[in-house]
Amino acid sequence: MSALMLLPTDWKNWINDNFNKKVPANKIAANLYQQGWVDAAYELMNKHIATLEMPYISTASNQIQLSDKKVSIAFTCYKPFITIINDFLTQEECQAVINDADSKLQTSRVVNPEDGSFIEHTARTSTSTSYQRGQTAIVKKIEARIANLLNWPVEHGEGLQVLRYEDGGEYRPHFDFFDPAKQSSSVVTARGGQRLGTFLMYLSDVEDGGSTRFPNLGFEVHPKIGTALYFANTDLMGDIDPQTLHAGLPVTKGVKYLATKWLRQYPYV
Ligand SMILES: O=C(O)CCC(=O)C(=O)O
Repeated sequence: MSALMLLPTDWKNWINDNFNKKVPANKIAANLYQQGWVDAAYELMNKHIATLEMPYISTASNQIQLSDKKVSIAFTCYKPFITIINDFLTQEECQAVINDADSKLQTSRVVNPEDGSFIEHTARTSTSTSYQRGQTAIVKKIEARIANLLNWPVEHGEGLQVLRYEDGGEYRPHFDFFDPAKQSSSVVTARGGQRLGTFLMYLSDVEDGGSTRFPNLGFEVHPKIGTALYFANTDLMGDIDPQTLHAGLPVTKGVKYLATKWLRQYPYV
């Protein structure tokens, strides 16, 4: 039985009133969630994906038929919204990304909270390279698949970043959102608004270490070639969510390759 159908009549009327007032579905869902109607909140998100103000992966079914591939959901957390997608990329696609990126890698950088510039930092000890959107055929194909899965336009995404972590390489606990309280926020959000979500794709298996850990939530995702991990950096109201603190744990055996896509609120130009 549908959780929305089981709601008391006054709640059903309240939902209809809000849709008539053109309130985005994620904000209606946030109110339902806060009032304890959790299942109804996510049923509403799944049903009204086209009116969400945030990227979102439908959890209505265990499998999702994308335009070029069928994928399956391995895990979902609703608060914050986190999903793990099996076999998002094929092994050949992972290898094609690595082959192109490998010769371009340079020391990774982070956003300087003082002024929004990019700086090298001991907290991030990987090498990486960034692509323009659609820069290569494989990048374009992956970006289209991400847009399809997340129901979010390609134009609202930063360019793909490919990372390589060697022995001891890590990314210490950090947030991906831009904190409005920080000085740099206005600089970094001027281009594309908030980083609403993070989409990570593991391009290699890693023998030991290299998990993506969420210290505030008490779990970690172990790297597996082709698997993708998505998390929303904001809650359903669009407010930054400190629960999304995450880290790339040190690699202790093997090499970890990862591709990162950050999803923005507005077109990223
Ligand atoms: O390496 C990882 O698993 C995490 C990467 C990460 O946190 C990021 O790119 O923001």
